[in-house]
Amino acid sequence: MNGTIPGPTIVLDEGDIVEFTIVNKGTVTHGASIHAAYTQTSKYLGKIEAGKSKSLLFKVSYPGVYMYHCAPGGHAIPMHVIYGQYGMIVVKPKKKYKLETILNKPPDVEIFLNQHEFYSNGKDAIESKPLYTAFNGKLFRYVENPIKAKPGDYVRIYYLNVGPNQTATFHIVGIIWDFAYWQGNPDMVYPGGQSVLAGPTDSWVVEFRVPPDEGAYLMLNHAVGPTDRGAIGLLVCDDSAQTPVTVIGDGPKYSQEELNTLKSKVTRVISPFEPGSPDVDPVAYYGPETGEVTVKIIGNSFYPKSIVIAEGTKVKWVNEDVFSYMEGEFAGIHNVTSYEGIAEPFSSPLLAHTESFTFTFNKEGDYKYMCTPHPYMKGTVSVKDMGGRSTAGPSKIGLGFLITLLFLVTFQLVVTVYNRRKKAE
Ligand SMILES: [Cu+2]
Repeated sequence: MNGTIPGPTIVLDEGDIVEFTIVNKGTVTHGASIHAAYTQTSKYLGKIEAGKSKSLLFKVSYPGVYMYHCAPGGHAIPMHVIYGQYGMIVVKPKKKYKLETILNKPPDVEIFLNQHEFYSNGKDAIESKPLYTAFNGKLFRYVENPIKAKPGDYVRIYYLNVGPNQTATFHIVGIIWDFAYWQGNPDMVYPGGQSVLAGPTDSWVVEFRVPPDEGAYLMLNHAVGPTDRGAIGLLVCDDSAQTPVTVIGDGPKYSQEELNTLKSKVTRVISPFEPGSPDVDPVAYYGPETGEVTVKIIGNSFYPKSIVIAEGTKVKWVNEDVFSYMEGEFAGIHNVTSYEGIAEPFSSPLLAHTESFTFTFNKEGDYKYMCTPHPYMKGTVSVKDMGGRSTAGPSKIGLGFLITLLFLVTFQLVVTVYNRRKKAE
C-alpha cells in the first residue's frame, strides 16, 4: 500500500466523512477492506482490476484503532494480507481519553504501532509459522533507533496486532499502564495492567507516564518466540529527549540510492510466493530412484518451490488450497504453466482443491513455471541426466563388458564354423 509494509497510517476524527480511493497500479486484482467503516467495504472496493480504481464515501462514527487491508475477494484476501497489504486507521474520539482528562494535556509521545508477521512461503503462512515478526515494517526498527521520552512524559500507544495469524501479548518492561482502552474506544477503559492481549486485527490504546528512571524500557510481544523473531523495540527515558513526538506506523520508505545500498548487502531474500534464497527456500533433490515427486500448491505458493529431478521423473502438482469460494482474483484455483527454459513446454488446466496435474520430464534442462491466474506464484524444475535409471541404458563398465563378451562369442563362433567346414572337407 503506497509502497510500504505496513501501508500509510491514516488518522481521522470521529464523525469525519471519508472519501477513500484505491488505485490499482499492480498486475493482479486488488481491493480494500476497511474495518473503520460500518459497511461491507469490499462490496464497493473489492475486485479492482489492474489499472482500475474505485472510491467509497463513508462516515467514521466509532472511535478506535482499526486495520485496513487488501480484499480482492475470496482466497486472495488472506493471500494479499500475507504479502503485506495492510495498515492502521485511527479514529480519534470526540471524548478525551481518561488520562488526557486527568492530566489536562495532550500526550507528549504518541506511537502508532503495528505488529505483524513475515512468511517465507505460503505453507508456513497457512500453518502460522512466521519467519520474522516486526513492529512497523522492520525487524528491531526501534532497537536501532529507539523512541525517546523524558521522565514523566505522557505516552499514548495505538497498538494494532495485524497478525495475520498469531495472538500477541503486548508488554513494556518496567511499565504499568495508567489506562488501557480496548479497541481504542475511550469508553472501554481498564485501569492498570502490565499487558494487553490481542488476536489478529485486535487493538488497544495504552496510556502511561514514563517513570523517573532513565534508561531503556523494552516494548515487546511477551511471547518469547515472536520477540526473538523481531517484535521488540526500545522506549528510552532520557532527560534530553525532544518531545512532543509522534511515531507513525508506516513501514520504512527508502530512496532509490538507499535501496541500492541495502540490496548490495543482502544476504537473504524472502518471498512467500516465489523462490527466495536457498537458505529459506531449500532446493529439494530427488535421485534417479524417485519415480514420482509431489509438489503441493498451498497458500498461493508451490511447495517445494524448487526441485531437482532425474530425466524420466514424473512430477505431480496437487492443489491443497481449500478456500475456492467467492469472486475476485481466482480464489484458491491454480494452474501450472512453463514459461522459460522450455525444452518441453507444459501447461495444466485450472485445478480446484485436491485436483492434480502430472507431467513426465524426459528432457534435461532448467524449467521455470508459474500459475497464470496468479503470475507472482513461481517455481522451478531442474532436470538432470543422473544415469542409473534402467531406461537410460547400460553403464560404461557394463557396455565394455558387453563388447568384450560379444567379441569372444563371435570369435568362438568363427572358430567353430571354421573347424566344422574343415572337418566336412
Ligand atoms: Cu494460482
